Amino acid sequence: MQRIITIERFIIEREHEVPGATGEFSKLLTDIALASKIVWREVSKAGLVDIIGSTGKINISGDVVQKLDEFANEIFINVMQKGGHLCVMASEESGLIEIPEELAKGKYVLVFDPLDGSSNIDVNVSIGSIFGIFRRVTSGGKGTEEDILQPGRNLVAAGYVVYGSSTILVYTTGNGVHGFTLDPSIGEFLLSHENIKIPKKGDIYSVNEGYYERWDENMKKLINYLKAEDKATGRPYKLRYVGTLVADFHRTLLYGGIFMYPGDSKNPEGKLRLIYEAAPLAYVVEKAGGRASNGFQNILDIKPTNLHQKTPLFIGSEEDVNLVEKFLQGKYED
Ligand code: P6P
Repeated sequence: MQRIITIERFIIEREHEVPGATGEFSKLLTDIALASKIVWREVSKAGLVDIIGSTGKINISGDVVQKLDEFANEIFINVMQKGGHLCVMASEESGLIEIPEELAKGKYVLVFDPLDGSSNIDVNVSIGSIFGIFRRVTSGGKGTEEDILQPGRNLVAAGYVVYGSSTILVYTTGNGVHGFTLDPSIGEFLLSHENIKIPKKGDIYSVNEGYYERWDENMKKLINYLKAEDKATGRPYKLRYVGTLVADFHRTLLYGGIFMYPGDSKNPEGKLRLIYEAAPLAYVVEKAGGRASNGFQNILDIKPTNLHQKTPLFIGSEEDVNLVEKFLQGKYED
């Protein structure tokens, strides 16, 4: 029987592994677990109370803001700003979030997408939260946009929560990727997936083929290659697409393969956000032995120039991401 250990206990036991980490870092991670539990509580009863449906407001991404989106955003802000560990935050819903004057500031920076996949809320399909933690680069007082616009390579921790058939929190502080499944009967995240490693190659591809006609020729060649019959190279790949990044990524992390959200003729930079979505998941996948690219550059090496910038995202098994890059760069030879 696997050892029963809560995420809080696990974080404390592993605290020494993060260079220069103090109890402050552990408390920050514990606060994220708390915020996730509160969001889970609302998500798990969303069908029962009047928080289904949208607020009618439009967020920076042009998505209609669902009530749960706003709730999740407010919960993360409320829980995280009081801990005294942060100098600044930024979320997909709010952009840059200052820590109130009267509250203590810390040396960390939190970036997060409070509720990814909100278009799936009303139809009971898995949704999720994504987070990343940096050390501040400015000194003293309030953090600034400079603290947010850091390349993913600078992350000191990242992770996500999938609110689905079960709710799982996956995170890494650079030493292995670990998953914790929520036991609702005791309200605890219990270790369920220790030291996750993504297969070096998979047989699943995940992309919205509805946009096929908008893709460039190299992208079309890649998809046609993955669908072709060739036993020797494990093709055709299976197609799986939930439409919630966190759910599609979690399956990719555990089973291997590739998730893709390419740029196209209508949206050259794709739809996904670099800071709140791509970079934290790129940090997780790399610590699990996988890769993440925009087709030409490692996601973690991209220095953001604005908070809400988008990026094409190809993320998953190392060999699959390498193959994608060959196709997209016109270097693949039969
Ligand atoms: P499309 C959900 O709205 C989201 O932001 C991601 O979670 C998901 O991967 C993507 O959009 C789906 O976008 O264009 O395929 O509907």
